[in-house]
Amino acid sequence: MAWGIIATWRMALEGIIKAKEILENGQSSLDAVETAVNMVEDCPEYRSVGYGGLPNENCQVELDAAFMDGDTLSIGAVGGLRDFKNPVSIARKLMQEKFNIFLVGSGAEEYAHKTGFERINMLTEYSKKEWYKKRKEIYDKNLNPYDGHDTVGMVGLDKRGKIAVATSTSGLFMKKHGRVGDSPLSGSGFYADSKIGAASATGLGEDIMKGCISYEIVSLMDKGYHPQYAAEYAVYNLNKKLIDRRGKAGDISVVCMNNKGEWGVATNINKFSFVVATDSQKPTVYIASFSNGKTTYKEASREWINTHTE
Ligand code: SD4
Repeated sequence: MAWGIIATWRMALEGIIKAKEILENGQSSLDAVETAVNMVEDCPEYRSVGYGGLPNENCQVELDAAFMDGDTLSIGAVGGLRDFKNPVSIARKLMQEKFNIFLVGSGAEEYAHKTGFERINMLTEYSKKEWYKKRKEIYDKNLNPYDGHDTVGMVGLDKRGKIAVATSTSGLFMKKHGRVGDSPLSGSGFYADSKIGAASATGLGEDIMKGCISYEIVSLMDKGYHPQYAAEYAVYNLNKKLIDRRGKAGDISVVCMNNKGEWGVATNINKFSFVVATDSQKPTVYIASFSNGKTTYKEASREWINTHTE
């Protein structure tokens, strides 16, 4: 059977290389996706996910993550979690629960502690310095504090046809304490159904959640649309709706894959990188961009991959 994996942003590359081996070996997409997202979370150079993530306005790293099993439709999610190493694994653990599947703040931390997850300080010296720098810039230049921040969102399909999706992020840099974005929200940051496919989003959570875009993409794939069509239709429809009704739309980028391993991508920004591997395609980084109402993409050069983390 076909297998495949697709994820938002270049930072997923090393994880996808590892996940490819897991999927090739015939193991579960849940394990492939968790392993790959853990690798992004553990890398301090990827500054918008996990360890070394960028802090909120109080200089605290608050993390959001989610996991969904497309066979059972089980979901687990955490929001505003502090000082635990792998939020996506805590989300996966919560998937086993019948009740209380989405925990936030101190409740999520209590659960993580009781179920044996490792507690570490997720704030690095580098992120602290960035926080001071940003605070000064916001003050001196009256800048928008919420620009440029990335979530890893990953969809995996294994040889047995199980689809898993996961997200992990530190959310918007300088966000309010307690702010939760789209990434742990079912239907917005992610959605998976093994009988159809799955999708995940990155960008401005406040706008992504206005369109429940991941669920929308899976619904379009269910109607028979190719993932590429579904992704573009959903992103540009929401983009237009937001502009018509509110005057502007925030960044919205998505990746998706159907149960045949066919994939799609769409963005309303100029540079959105993503990574794909399938049974017929080695792990490849692409850069997508938006022009004339369409998404186009090209393979990233080795040099670009070596000099970019986002
Ligand atoms: C959020 N969607 O918390 C996330 C951030 C992100 O690219 O993905 N930015 O709103």
